Amino acid sequence: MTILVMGKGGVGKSSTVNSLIGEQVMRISSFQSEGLRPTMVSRSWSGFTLNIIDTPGLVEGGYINHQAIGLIKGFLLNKTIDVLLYVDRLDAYRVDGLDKQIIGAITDVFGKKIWCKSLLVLTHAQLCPPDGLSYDDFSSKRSNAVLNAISIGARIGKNDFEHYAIPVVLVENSGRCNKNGKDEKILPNGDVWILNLVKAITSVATNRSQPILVDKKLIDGPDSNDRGKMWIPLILGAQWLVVKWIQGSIKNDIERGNDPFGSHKNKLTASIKNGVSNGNEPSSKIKRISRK
Ligand SMILES: Nc1nc2c(ncn2[C@@H]2O[C@H](COP(=O)(O)OP(=O)(O)OP(=O)(O)O)[C@@H](O)[C@H]2O)c(=O)[nH]1
Ligand SMILES: [Mg+2]
Repeated sequence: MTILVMGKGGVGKSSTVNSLIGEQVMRISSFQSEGLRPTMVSRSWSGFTLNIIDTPGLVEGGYINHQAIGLIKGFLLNKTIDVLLYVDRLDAYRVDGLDKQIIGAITDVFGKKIWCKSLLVLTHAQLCPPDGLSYDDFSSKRSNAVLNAISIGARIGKNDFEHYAIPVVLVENSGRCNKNGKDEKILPNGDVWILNLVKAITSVATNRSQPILVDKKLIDGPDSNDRGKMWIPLILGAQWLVVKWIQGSIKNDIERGNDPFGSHKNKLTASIKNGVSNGNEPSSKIKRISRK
C-alpha cells in the first residue's frame, strides 16, 4: 500500500509520517525546509509493504511551488497511490485563496478522482478553542472550512462533493501530547488519534474507488491533447475559407481586367516618383544632416 502525503509547508507532514511509522524517519524542521524532493519510506510486515511518500511543502512564501510539483510528478511516475493524506493545521482560523490554489494544483496533477482516495489530516490538535467554543464544535468548524476549500479548489460541486466523503482525522504529533493510562496519545476529547488515523487510512484504501495509477498519460495531461485535437477540423475549415476568399477576389480582379499585383506596383512607383519630386529622397536628407 502506498500513501502520499501532501500539503502546505510546515503544517506537520513529515511529523505525521514519523508518527505513523513510529520512528524519526523524516527530518522535521521548525523553519522552511530546503529539500524539494519527495522522500519515500517503506516498511514490510509478513508480506505486506507500506510505502509512505513525504513531499515538500507545495506553498512556500505565499506562492505555489511549481518546481516541487514537477519533482513530485517525476518521482511518482509508474507508482500507484492508494491513499492521499492532505495535511493542514487544526489551529488555523482561516482558509484563503492559496489553500484553494494548492488543492487545484493537486487536482490538476491527479484528476478529481484523487479526492475519492483522500483523507484530511489536521495537525496541532491539542488546543484550547477560542471564543468559548467546545473542542468538538471548533474542530468541526475548522474541518468543514477546509473541506469546503477542497470542494472549491478541486472544482467539485457541493452536491457531488458529498459522494467523496473525505474522512477527517485530528492529529497531535508533539511529544507533549497528553496520554491515557495505556500510554496512548490522546486528544483533548479523549480520542486515541493514531488508532483513528490507521482506521481512516484502511477505510479509504479499501473503499470502492480505484487507486490512482500515475502513468505518463496522467502526468502529461491526456485532456490537453484531446482538447488540441478538437480544434483541428475548425482550423482546417477556417484555412480553407480564407484560401477560397483570396482565390475568389484574384479571379474577380482578373475578370475585371485588373492585375491585382500590377496595381500595387503602380501605386508604389507613383509614390516613389512623388517623393523624389518633393525633394524627400534619402540622399538629400543625408546631405542636409552632414552639412550641419
Ligand atoms: N505542537 C505540534 N507541533 C507540530 C505538529 N506537527 C508538526 N509540528 C511541528 O511543526 C514544525 C513543522 O513540522 P514538519 O513535520 O517538519 O512540517 P512539514 O509539513 O513536513 O514541513 P515541510 O517539509 O517544511 O513542508 C516542527 O517544528 C514540528 O515539530 C503537531 O501536531 N503539534
Ligand atoms: Mg517535511
